[in-house]
Amino acid sequence: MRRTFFLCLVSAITHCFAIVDASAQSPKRPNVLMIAIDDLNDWVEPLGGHPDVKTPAMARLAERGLTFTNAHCQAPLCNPSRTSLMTGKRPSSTGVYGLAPWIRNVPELASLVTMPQHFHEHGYRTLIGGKIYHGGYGRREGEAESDVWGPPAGVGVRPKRKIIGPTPGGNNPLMDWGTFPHRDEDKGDWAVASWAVDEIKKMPEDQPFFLSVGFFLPHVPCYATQKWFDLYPNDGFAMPPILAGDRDDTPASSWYIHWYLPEPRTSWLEANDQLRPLVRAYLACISFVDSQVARVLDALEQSPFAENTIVVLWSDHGYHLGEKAISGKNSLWTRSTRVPLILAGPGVPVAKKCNQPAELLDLYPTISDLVGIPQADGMEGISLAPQIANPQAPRERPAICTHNAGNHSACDQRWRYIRYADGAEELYDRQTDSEETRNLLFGDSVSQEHRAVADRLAAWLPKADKPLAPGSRHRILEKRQDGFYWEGKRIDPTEKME
Ligand SMILES: [Ca+2]
Ligand SMILES: [Ca+2]
Repeated sequence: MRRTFFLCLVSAITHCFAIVDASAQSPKRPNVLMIAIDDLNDWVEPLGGHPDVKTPAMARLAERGLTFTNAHCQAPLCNPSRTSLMTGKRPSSTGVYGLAPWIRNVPELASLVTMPQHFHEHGYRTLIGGKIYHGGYGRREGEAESDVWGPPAGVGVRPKRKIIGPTPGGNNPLMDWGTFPHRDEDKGDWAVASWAVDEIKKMPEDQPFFLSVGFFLPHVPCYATQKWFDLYPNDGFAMPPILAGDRDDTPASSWYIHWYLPEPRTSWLEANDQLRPLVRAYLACISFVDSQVARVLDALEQSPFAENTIVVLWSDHGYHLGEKAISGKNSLWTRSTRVPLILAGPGVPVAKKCNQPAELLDLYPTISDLVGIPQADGMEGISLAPQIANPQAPRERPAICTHNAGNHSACDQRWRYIRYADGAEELYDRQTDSEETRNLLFGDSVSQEHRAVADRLAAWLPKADKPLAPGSRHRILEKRQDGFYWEGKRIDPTEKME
C-alpha cells in the first residue's frame, strides 16, 4: 500500500516536471537517422543470408534493436522501390515501375508528400546525403525535398578501364568488379559517411532532425580496396546455392520481367570464370559499406543524440549472384525481394527479431508512429508499431512486391505466391524450401491445399495496376494484346532465355 502510494507520488511528480518541461520548450521528439544501402540482399549477419559475410556494424545495430527477418521491397529496382518507400504508395498505385520518371515530373504525382517533407512539416530539420532517391532526383534547385543536401551518391575513384573486360548486354561500364590500387577515402560512400559524421557533430540541438544517409555499394561496379577482399580469401567463402535447371518449372514470363539487361546471366559468368570473382567482390563491398555504417553509428553514439535517435537501416532490394540463372535484381523471388530492415532506438526492443511479413512502405507510417507525429494522408503501408511493441504480434497482410504492371509476388510467414501479367503462377513453401526452388503450381497435379494457399495470397494482390506513369523509361515491361513488350519492343518468345 505504502509502496503504491510512493510510486503514485513519484509518478505525479515526474508527470508534473514533464508538464513544466513541455511548457518551457516544445516537446523533444526523437531524431531519426535513416541509413539506406543500395542493392544489398540478405547477406548480412543479422539475416544469415551468407554464412561467411562479415558485417559487424549491422550486427551491432541488430543487437540494440529489432530486425525484421521477413521484410520485402515493393519493387526489385531502385527508382520504384525508393519512390514507394518515400511516398508510402505502391508502384501499382503510382505507375512508377522504371528508373524514370521522378515523381515531381508527373503532374498527378507532383504534390505527393514524401517522408522527409512530412517530417519537415512537423518541425524536423531534414538532411539527405548520398543515394536516397534514384539518380539525381530531388536535388534540383526549386525542389524542396530536404532542408540540407549532402554529397550525391557516387562510385568515387575508378580503375582506368573495366577490370573484367567487356560484358554482354551493351558492355555497361557499371558491370565491373574487383580491386585495384586505391584508398577507402577515395570512395563515394566514404564521402557520404564523412558528411553524415560532420552533420551529426554540428547538428543544432534545439530542433529534432531526420538525417537520411544513402550508401551506393554493394551496387555494381563492386570495387573495394584489397583489405576488404582479404576478408574473403579466394577459397575461403561459400558460393551461393545455384541449382542447375532451377527455372525448368518457372514460366516464360518469369524471364520477360528481366528480359534484356546489362547484368550478366549465370551462363556468361560461368563461361567467363566470373561467378566466383563477382561473389567475392560483392562480399568485399558489403563489408566495406558496413564499415561506413560503423562510422556513422559511432558518430551518433558519441553525440548528444545517442539516446534520443531512432535508427533505421534498409536496402532498396536484393540481388542474385547466379541463383536462378541470373545476376542482378528484377525478379520476384527472395533473392530480389528480401531486404535487411533493422530499427533501433527509443521505444524499440533490444536484440529482438520479428518474422512477420513487413514491407518497406511500412516505414513511413512506422517512423511517424515512433516519433509521435500524425500519419500522412493516403498511406498504403501499415505501421509496424504493433510488431515493435510485440515482435510476435501477428500481421495478416502479406508483403507484396511488384515488377512492372501486373507482375506481383506475395509473402506471408510461410509461402511465396507469384502471378505474372499473363496469369502464369508460382508458389513456394519457404518453410521447407527457403531458396524457392520447387514451384508447387507447376505441372498437372497441383494439390488442393496448394491451390487454396495460392488463392488466399492472390486475393491480396492489387486489384488494378496503374498504367505506366508519363515519362516511364528503363526496364519497362508491358503486356499488350499481342504479347509482352520490353522497352517498347515485342519479345520473341522463341528467343533463347538462359
Ligand atoms: Ca538499388
Ligand atoms: Ca525450380
